[in-house]
Amino acid sequence: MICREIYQKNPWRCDQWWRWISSVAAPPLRVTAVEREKFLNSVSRVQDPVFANPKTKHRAKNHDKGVFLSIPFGIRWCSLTTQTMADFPVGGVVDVPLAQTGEGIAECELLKWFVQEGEEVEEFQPLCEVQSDKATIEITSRYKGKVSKVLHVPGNIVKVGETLLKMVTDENVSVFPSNEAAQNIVPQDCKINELDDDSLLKKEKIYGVLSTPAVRSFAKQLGLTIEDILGTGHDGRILKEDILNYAARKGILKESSEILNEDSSAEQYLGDKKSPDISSAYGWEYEDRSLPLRGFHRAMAKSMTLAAKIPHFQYVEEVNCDALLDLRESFKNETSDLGIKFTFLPLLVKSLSMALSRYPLLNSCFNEESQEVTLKGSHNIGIAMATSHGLVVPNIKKVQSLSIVEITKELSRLQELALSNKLSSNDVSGGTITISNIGAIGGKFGSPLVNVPEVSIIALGRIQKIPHFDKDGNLYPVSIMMINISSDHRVLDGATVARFCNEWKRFVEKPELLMLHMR
Ligand code: CAO
Repeated sequence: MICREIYQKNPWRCDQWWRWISSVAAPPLRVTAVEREKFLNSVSRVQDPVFANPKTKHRAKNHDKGVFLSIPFGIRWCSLTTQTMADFPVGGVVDVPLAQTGEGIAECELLKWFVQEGEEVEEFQPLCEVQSDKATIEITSRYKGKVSKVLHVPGNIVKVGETLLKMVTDENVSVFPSNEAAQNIVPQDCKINELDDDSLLKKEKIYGVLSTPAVRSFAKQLGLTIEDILGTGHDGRILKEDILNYAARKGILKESSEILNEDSSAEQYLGDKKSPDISSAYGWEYEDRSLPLRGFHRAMAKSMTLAAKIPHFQYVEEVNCDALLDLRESFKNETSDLGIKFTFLPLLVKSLSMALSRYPLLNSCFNEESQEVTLKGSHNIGIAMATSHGLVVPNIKKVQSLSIVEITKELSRLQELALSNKLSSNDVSGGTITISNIGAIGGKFGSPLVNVPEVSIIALGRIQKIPHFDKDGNLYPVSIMMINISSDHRVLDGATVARFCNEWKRFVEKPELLMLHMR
């Protein structure tokens, strides 16, 4: 951004200060010493109060050394612009890397492109959507120009700092004459799509072909010569998507873009052209398939691996839900005008919060390094949600100060966002305890693992009407829900969990008690 303003000789305007900050907050990619010097000199040449401020220059220098500001959380939907410092327009072509998308995020999955090769792009126009462990993020362009090369396909895992796409920037953008970058120079008027395929392919052939055995075998299955295919992966590596693209161009498979947006099962690759002859010829129906873990699945693999190292204590109890069912019915009848759907969950969430007020240890986090437990001030109750993108656990913040109607609304907001894969980092971070209502799908009870660094998670089984005996031996029907409280046994002992459970059960079985304690 700064480069643009300086080299276009546009006056630097203070109202664009925020944009500069966002550049400085880009990831710590290295730039060459020459580029750094040029940049800093150019900054000092600008006669502007922003740059005259020594703090400003200090920040620019710091960024250059790899010190960067983390992008703040707490935003509902993030849209990040790609960085400038590491990718000054050189010779008209810029590499547009994946910027730092959040604290501790090292890689993201590319979900979809909003642009394609050859397309004109405006500054701040959305380029693509990526997904980190925590949220879905829209990446926007810092440049006006033309997309010359898209380097990834949906489904690829892109490391922070890795190039997403190449752009030929607007003619007006002056560039740094850089020796290192000379090889990247592309004439402004050349036709983007004709640019590279052939020349790159020749280069590829000189240096041999990079690809995994699985990709080679995939090409072989389709009867393709791998050397004929241009690789778009790192260092020209041939990816499965390159084979799909090539096969689609040759008319062997259906459109690759269609395939890539679908579930990547091998049977689907043949699309409409799939015929019993072909599939049986390759024996695909009976072969093992490898499906890469993506998005929330990937995050689940990571977090469950961590959780499995924790010694768990499981406590199972049954809860009489008759009163809960009655209450839900009357809420449903009385609140039809609010336009919200009442399920059991908001009542269970509120009563859980009431019980947590008496047993704060269940609403805590454990720091293994410092051997310290932090009792969390807020009851940010996470709700495990099953979505087509995988398991995700957004949390309802500050349940202790929310009414049941507010909890219901927030639950429905989170559920809607989860189903459309639009949860923000804020929605999924900061949880203090989790509820997993597996009973909404089925099952008597589950045995969940804690959502680290939380120390408790509660699985709710399906509410079922079953026969019980009264004290005189008479049978009567009762709606029972099994609950399983799993807790970190390093922090919680069985007795504390059992007492907490008794308290919660009391609130669920006699919801009128909530009124005594609710604020
Ligand atoms: N027992 C019986 N019925 C239940 C129930 C339970 N434990 N939980 C929900 N229901 C009922 C609801 O009351 C609703 O009934 P109606 O349609 O008659 O009103 C119906 O089932 C559907 O409920 P819902 O799913 O729309 O709403 P919810 O608020 O109860 O649950 C959510 C929301 C997001 C928790 C749930 O949909 C879900 O995803 N559960 C799965 C959680 C999961 O995967 N856990 C495992 C994590 S570990 O891998």
